[in-house]
Amino acid sequence: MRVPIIAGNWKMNKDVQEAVSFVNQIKEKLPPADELETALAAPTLCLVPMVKAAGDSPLKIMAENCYYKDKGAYTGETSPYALYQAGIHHVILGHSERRTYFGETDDLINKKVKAALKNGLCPIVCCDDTMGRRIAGKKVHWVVSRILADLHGLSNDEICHVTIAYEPSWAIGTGESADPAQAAEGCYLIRQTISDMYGDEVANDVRILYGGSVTTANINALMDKSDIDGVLVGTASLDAETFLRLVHH
Ligand code: G2H
Repeated sequence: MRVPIIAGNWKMNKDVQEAVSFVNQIKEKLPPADELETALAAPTLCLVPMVKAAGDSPLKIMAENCYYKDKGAYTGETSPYALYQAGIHHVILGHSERRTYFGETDDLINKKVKAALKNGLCPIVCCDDTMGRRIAGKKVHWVVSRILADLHGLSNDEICHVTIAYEPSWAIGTGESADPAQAAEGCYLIRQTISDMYGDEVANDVRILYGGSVTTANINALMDKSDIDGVLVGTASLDAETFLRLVHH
């Protein structure tokens, strides 16, 4: 049984004080983690104070990125080893903003996924899709090629610790969500690809999220789709009351 996930992605928003105050507002109002997982990805500076604030509540605190080396001369990077030691056990990798603004390639993301897993972190690997490709009728190849490249070389044991987020580029931060059928189709294609790579049993265990302009208005229709195991929410996760409404949709 795949436990659904509601995950916020704050991106480069909130300072430490705002982040801790947010956690304190929501931490006692969350469902048990075996019913529905709740997570927040936050800027690096906020992570350790958020872990402390979350205490033994079900809330998981996630990094938004990490590097693929554990330590060394890599100025400005964040070590997956150090994240794990600090109590951060989840990380988003390959978000389209990392690919677009910071030039991250599938090869780099694949290295990061492997390093995260080696250090005990569970990655949420983001897989984008573009309107142009959809219009050209190539959406299958686009999504499938991302999955094949980003997850290349992972063992069956490793893939079970990976969550995938399907995020159509036109829906990210635009207010224009994919409609639930489109979102479910993308998630279905990803599951089929995982099945081709690892077999049906593994594909049935891997959780696949939808991300892109999720709001309190569209979350029910998205979560009703059997191939959508949860959502990765940017803008609508920034307000504590709204985040709680998403959790208790
Ligand atoms: C997509 C999403 C979070 P938003 O980036 O991953 O952001 O909900 O603002 O579209």
